[in-house]
Amino acid sequence: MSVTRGTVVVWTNDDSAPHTATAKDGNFDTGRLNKGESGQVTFDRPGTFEYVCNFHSSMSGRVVVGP
Ligand SMILES: [Cu+2]
Repeated sequence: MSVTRGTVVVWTNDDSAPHTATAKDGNFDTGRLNKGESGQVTFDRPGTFEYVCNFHSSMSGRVVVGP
C-alpha cells in the first residue's frame, strides 16, 4: 500500500489463524495478532518498508511512504 508520511497503518486479523506484520529490517512488529486483534504502526519517514508474517513466510507485503 502507499501512504503519506505520518500515516498510522492498522492491521486487523480477520482470519482464524494468528498472523503478524513484522518488518524485514526489524523496525516494527505488530506481534502476534489472533483473530479479531489489531496492531498499528506509525510511518513517519519516507521509504519502502517490507514486512512478513512470522508464522507464514509466504505472506508478505510492503508499505510505501511518500514524502
Ligand atoms: Cu500469518
